[in-house]
Amino acid sequence: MNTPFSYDSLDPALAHKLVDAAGLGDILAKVENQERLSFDDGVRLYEHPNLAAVGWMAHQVRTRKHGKKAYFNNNVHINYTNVCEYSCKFCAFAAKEGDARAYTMEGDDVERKLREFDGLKPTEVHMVAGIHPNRGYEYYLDVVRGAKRAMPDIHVKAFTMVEIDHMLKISGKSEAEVFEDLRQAGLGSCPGGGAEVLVDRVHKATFRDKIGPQAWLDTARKVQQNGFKMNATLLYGHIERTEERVTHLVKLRELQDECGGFMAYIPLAFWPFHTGLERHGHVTTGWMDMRNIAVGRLMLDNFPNIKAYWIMLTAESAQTALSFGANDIDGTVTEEKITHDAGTTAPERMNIEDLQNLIREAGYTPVQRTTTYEELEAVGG
Ligand code: V47
Repeated sequence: MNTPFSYDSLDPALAHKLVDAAGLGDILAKVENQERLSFDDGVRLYEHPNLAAVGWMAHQVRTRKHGKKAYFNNNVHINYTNVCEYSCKFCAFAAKEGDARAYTMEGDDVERKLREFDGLKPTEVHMVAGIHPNRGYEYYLDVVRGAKRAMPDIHVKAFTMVEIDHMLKISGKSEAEVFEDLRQAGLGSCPGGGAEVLVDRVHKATFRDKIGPQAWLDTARKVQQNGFKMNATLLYGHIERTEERVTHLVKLRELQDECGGFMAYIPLAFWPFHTGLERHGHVTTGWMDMRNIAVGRLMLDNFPNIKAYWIMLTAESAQTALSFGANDIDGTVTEEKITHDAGTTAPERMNIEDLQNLIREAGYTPVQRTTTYEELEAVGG
């Protein structure tokens, strides 16, 4: 195989000149001294025309933290119901009860579904769904228990802050009791969805029924204070503005300083088809995808992992993102509905060999990980 082009082969003195010439020398000095970047730095990094300079700086941080390693995992997704009482404009997945495309899986259905994946030997099941208006608190515990009945050793990464907030409200129990119930049922950690863009303007315009920025952050704090790790996402490429993306990153960084429970930051590329933003949205560009990965890496100095989620970025962009600050490309996935309903061109599954090849071709060392980033010998298919 040819040695791929890599920033590593760029003479550092030349790279410094390039960054200086781009007028970003002050930010590079902070990056090299491991000083925190400011809000204004974030805005400049988002808006600077020289993406290569921004990407090179992000790559320095990625290399300092992870060397040549690029993580992936062997996982499956189960979107256990698409019935949702909310109507977020960016969502093509949600349905109302009675719609032809509405479906709801009970705990036993989750168990049956997961048993179908037995031969794949996944280490993680990722479960997120709509907020069903006619399912109570026990329903959420049942879907987790169903997964654990099928695969007792699997790590259940489930429920966005929207689902957790809903459970806390409807349970009639204390916060501590709810988290203890979830732990007993088998919950391992929480995914990073539902944050969208943590600013009021975007909340009001695109997901006003659902919890807003402050409630998402408060719920994330509760999750982490009750001993669960979680991820954080940003949904970009719709109506959000540069300053709003930077505000989002600063809020995540502050919460990480306070609680330290975020494992990965995952910028999610918006897919507009069949959504309420179809007329306004467009498919994100490679330029935008790389920018969001790189700025995330540079601003979130206290996040260990930056994930390029290939289902939303596409395999092509996720692979390239490994040289723009990302050190993780998520996993095999297998049956994903949220992005596919909104028109992603990515397949629904990649097998382990394909993930490894994608990483190797870009010049990195593929390392299989658990959900919580322990390294594994590659297993499964
Ligand atoms: O919260 C909804 C987003 C999220 C669209 O933590 C859309 O490891 C693009 O959070 N186009 C759910 N995105 C997915 C999610 C996730 C995915 C992979 C890994 C992890 C993790 C978390 O999907 C939602 C919302 O922000 N979303 N509609 C759309 N049309």
